[in-house]
Amino acid sequence: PAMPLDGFDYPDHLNAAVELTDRMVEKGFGDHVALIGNGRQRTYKELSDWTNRIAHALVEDYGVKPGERVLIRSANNPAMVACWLAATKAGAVVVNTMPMLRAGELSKIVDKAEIGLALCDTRLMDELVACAKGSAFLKKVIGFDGTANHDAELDRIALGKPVRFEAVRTGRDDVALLGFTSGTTGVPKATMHFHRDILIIADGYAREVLGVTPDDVFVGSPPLAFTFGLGGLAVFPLRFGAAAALLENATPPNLIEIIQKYRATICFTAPTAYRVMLKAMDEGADLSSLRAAVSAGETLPAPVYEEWMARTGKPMLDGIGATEMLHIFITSRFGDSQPACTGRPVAGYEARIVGDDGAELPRGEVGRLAVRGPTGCRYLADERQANYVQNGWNITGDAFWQDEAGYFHFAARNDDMIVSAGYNIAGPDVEAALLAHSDVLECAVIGAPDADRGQIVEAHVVLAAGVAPDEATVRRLQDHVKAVIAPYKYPRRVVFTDALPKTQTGKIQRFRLREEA
Ligand code: 3SK
Repeated sequence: PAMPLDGFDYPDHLNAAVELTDRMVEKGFGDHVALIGNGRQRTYKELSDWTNRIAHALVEDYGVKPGERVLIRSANNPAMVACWLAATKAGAVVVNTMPMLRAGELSKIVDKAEIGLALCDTRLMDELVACAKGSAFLKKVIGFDGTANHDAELDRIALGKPVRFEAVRTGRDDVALLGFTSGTTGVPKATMHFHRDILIIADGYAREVLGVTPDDVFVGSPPLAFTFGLGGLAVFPLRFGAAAALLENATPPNLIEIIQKYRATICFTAPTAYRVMLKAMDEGADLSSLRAAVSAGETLPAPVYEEWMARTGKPMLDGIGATEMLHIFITSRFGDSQPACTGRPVAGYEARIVGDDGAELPRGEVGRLAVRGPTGCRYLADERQANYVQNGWNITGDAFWQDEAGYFHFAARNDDMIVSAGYNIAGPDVEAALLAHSDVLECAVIGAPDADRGQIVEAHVVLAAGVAPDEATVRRLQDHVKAVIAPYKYPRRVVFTDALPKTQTGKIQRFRLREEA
């Protein structure tokens, strides 16, 4: 069932894609730049025409029906946004997928969502075609040109279509999007989101917290297939007549280049990228155009926040979201942010800390973070709904505590708590300490089994360039941790690695390190 709209008001019939394109043209934004990518800029009018043409092709040539699930496979580029909006206009339920997924991973999504039709960047066809070969559901894979030169099947057909399209008259509570989440455990779940949810994340978080204006230029690294990216790099700019600069390969150096080139104002990425961007300031990177650096997807270590604020003088806003809730639901705000504090709920959302029995805990006590709000949480045919959603509250996998003033503070992922010789050690505390050392580029801390202590703290560390992975470095890092946090928390084992295991969305998969341990 749909949660109440809690202050958000939309007509009964609503098509989110129309609101983000045709309606923006009606409002006078036709000549404003909407999307930048692959060396081109497209205005709102061009985006509206483009999406309407594709929508015609989907309905008339491929027989897409309202409610039909359509998979999209692409890196972040304007053509992917156009396909998403076009399929949404045609009334389809879209499943955006990461470009790096292999046939086996795609099959799990196709089977779960019973997807018959897919739109795929022609550069990424192989794995999807392999998935289709053995699939009981996927019957048609249509290529589009992600570089937007219009020389793929979908582009050619769409070019011959009219620029006006009567979008399907979807209800505001009709499902528009399935967000897949593998979380950190590897078992995918699909969460259902309505047309109005897509607008709520803009009218809530983006309006209330970021105060987006048509002058903003968004940039960032999260894939559009991750709702963090879809919101930050498509929905938020398009809802307010702003522009998004999309990067297929959003490494920190590429992000910096695009920030400088387009004088980007709002960046969405994870703490690790901000750390690298800070290092690049030593070589003269100019980040002065940014008015907000949004950090989410991973815990924001206090040293990264502090260094960013000190060196750039620009606000860094921490946030926590979930695919289940579509986007960020707790955030810090301009002029109201502090290190190691995620902030307060976004308008329309409530959050509280609960114990194992689901009852609210007193302020200051660490427990599970529970959230409720208009955009979640509805799993598609998944028995886990009963565990994750209790009395309308979405029980997240994170341990938080709430201070007397109502601010929420991250403690650990529930499975990140290490119990060593009777001490409870939050892995993220040790990670934050290690990250404050200039030898460390990235790290993940887990509890490894130990005969004497039950568990010991084991740190997996990616060293900064030029640092030797030797015993002297191990001791230096251990001494450093002992010096900055309670000495019993120091990592008794340090493992040097070239890269940490991560999900497609960049979340560190500590469960994989735990399995190895
Ligand atoms: O915090 C996250 O992981 C997240 C997930 C989905 C959407 C937005 C965010 C920040």
